[in-house]
Amino acid sequence: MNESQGLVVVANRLPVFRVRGDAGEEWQTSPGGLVSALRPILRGRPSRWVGWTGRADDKQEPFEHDGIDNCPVPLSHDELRTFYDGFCNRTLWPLYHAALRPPRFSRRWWRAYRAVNERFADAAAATAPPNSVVWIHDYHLQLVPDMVRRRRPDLRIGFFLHIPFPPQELFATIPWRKQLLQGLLGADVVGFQTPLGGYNFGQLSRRFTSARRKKGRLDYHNRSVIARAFPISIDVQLYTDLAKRDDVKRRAQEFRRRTGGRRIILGVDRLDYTKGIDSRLRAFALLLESKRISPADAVFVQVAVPSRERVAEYRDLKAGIERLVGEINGAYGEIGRPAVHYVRRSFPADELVALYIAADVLAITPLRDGMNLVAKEYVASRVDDTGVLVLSEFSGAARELSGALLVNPHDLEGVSSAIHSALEMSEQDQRMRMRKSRRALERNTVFDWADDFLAELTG
Ligand code: ADQ
Repeated sequence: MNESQGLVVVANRLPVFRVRGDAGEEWQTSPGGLVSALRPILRGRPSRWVGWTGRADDKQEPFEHDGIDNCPVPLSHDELRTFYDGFCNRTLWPLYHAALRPPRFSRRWWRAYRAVNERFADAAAATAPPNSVVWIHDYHLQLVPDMVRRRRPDLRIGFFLHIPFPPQELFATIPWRKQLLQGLLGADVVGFQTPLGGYNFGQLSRRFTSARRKKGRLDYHNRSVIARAFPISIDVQLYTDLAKRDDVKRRAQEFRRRTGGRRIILGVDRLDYTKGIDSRLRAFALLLESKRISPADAVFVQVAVPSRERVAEYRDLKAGIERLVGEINGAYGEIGRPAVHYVRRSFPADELVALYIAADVLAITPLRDGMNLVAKEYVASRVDDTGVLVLSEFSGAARELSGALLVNPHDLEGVSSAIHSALEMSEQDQRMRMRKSRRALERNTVFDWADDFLAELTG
């Protein structure tokens, strides 16, 4: 991509959020890899970010922040219920995650999804410089590629799906399957976290649209569409630098002291039913019950950020996990020495890294996960090559982090045994495994991911 070519990023959220400062409300850059990966690319050229501000019925005008031009797209209170909570998070999210909860099909939600996608497409088409590149993100905006193409055939259009693309039988149940596929086929490049996502998309496109396979690409309306994997990653250097900071190391020591010098098994997630938080807690309880480990020797620390609290399934999940933590502590805790420490809030990056350094084992057990960046952050933070990652085979990260102990999160005995093996593992084996994962991670940082995608789109 050359420096003069414009780039427009289109995502559900803008890369900023409002905070209350001394002079009233101000914008702050959102944490997270996507923003840090794209900022250097956006800065050097005419560029924009199209997205929602995070507040319903917001009348915010376009504004510049930290070198990025933001173009807000408004969402009403009603659209938050129907488009966001409804079609995005009660239809697409569960269905794309192997129907872990029954997806609900509502024509009203679908109409809202289409209307909101039109609005994003209008905003992108109105702001994109001639012949520029438009990069659309995630399941909220799958109709936008085709809608933008109809408005602006001069643009190069890319789409990246951050969550898994579902198995064919499941996708085929969606009443609007054809429209979703046609929406995505409006892109020149459709990116997925794993090759299986790209394969499923290709098969479904051939079954439900006029797309045909040609020389490893999809031929659709006399255009060529590339559908393949671009596994997302993290800013590896950022985590290794944090892990080497003295204050972060001191904080890690403090976490160890506060947990009584016991071995620490850590979980860090958004509070979501896809993440398998309950499976790993049950697996830990099984270890205590079978006396393979003693609560005097090991402690489970679970940090969970609240998420989508307006949706009933998420409120039920939160209540279920809190009950489970209570049960385990009731059975195995002592006064002043709980078996599980449960913290329900967001941690700043340096605190998270201190936890990663303090943890002997990180247990990441999603039932389905596009990638899972927490697993990668742990590996990047283990600069001395010790520590063990127990990782679900149903996460995208399992394909790359080859030194992890892979588990089937539905198999409680298997997860228990893996956590036990992780706690027992010799330092030599830990180092061998962690080095393997670190090498894989260093080969694919979030900057490589963005370069790879944009090179495919513009090359
Ligand atoms: P998420 O489902 O949100 O993302 P994940 O990849 O794990 O999941 O990213 C979570 C991010 O939030 C990480 O950077 C992590 O550090 C942070 N985080 C989690 N718990 C936190 C806490 N308590 N405090 C502070 N920060 C916390 C979706 C897909 C994933 C895919 C990403 C990126 O579901 O599969 O990896 O997009 O494509």
